[in-house]
Amino acid sequence: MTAALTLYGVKISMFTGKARSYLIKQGIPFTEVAPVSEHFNTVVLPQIGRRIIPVVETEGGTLIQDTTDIIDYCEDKGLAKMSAYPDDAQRHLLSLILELFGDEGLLRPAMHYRWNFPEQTNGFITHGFGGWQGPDATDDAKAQIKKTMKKFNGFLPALGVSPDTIPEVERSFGELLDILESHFVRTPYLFGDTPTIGDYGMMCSLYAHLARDPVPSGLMKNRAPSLFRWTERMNEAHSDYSDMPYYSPSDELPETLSALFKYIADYFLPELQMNVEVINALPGGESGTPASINPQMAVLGFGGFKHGDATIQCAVRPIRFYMLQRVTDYFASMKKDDQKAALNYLEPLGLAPLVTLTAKHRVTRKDHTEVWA
Ligand SMILES: N[C@@H](CCC(=O)N[C@@H](CS)C(=O)NCC(=O)O)C(=O)O
Repeated sequence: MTAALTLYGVKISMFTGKARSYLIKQGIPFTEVAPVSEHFNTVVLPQIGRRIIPVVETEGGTLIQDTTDIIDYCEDKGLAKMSAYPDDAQRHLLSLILELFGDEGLLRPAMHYRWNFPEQTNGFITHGFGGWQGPDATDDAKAQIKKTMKKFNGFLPALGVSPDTIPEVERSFGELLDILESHFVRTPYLFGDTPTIGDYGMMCSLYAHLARDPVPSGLMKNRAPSLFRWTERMNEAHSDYSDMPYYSPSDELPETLSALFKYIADYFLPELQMNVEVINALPGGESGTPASINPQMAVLGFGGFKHGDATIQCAVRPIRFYMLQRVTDYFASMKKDDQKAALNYLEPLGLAPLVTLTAKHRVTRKDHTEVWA
């Protein structure tokens, strides 16, 4: 039987981990194919317009890039066994915040631990970037591996990972491990017994990079073993929490989530606020044209913000606004009472400003890329 969907991606890719986990959990048949085939290079790549994964191809040849669009496509087509979007408005909003944080808020530790420990990681990373093609790979393939590794390694300065910021990046990542351990030792998924869009988002950095790369994987397994188990659980079709016999599903919001939202308020909100200041200072652009001042890097500008004891200078990426708008649009669509309940929960954690953090210009997606709305 041929699978209905083809997922172009690789194990080492941050965002493939989000889409793969969703397809597995939903029981949606798919075949994962490495993005090196003749079909990928001659049919998929020219339509997507840039070398980016994951991409999903339907049997009819429709191509979808961006994990959120992939998930929403499956949800719209009724393919989901259990929707990634909770029915309850408050949980729905909170899960969108966790998707935003998982997609965009952990790039710094993910990229630091991947690229700044070459002696411990080079073999694994090179294998993941295409070394799996073996010694008989073509010279072109070998050159492509080098080129791709160089490109991703080169993102570190734009992300604000530098000798000045690394101590804070490592310290705050350790803090996150403790928060997530405290949660996952009690609760199998972020909101209880079923994964949500928040879990899928958090699989981005926390799986391919931070649970698999040699250095952070060791840290996570030792300091946050229940978090590591969640990354395994998220790749199983069944619920996979028989090792938590003490857990019983509940309608209550897990108490341990509040520390996670406070963490997001402390470390991610200041960066998002800086991002909005940077986009607000731009004139915007004609609707449908690329939302970028540097199409090579898909960047809208640069800015700085406080992260613990460090000041981080980094690039502002257009995709960030697409993801942030999902949160603020959903909040704006909520009933007044639900909005009030959400604010009552987020206010003491310092995260209430996030749900109304709207920029002067909107970003949308067209032809697989971010454009001005
Ligand atoms: N927001 C996108 C991000 C995808 C992404 O950044 N993919 C990485 C690999 S994990 C990539 O191919 N990046 C290439 C690039 O940004 O040039 C999604 O959700 O699919």
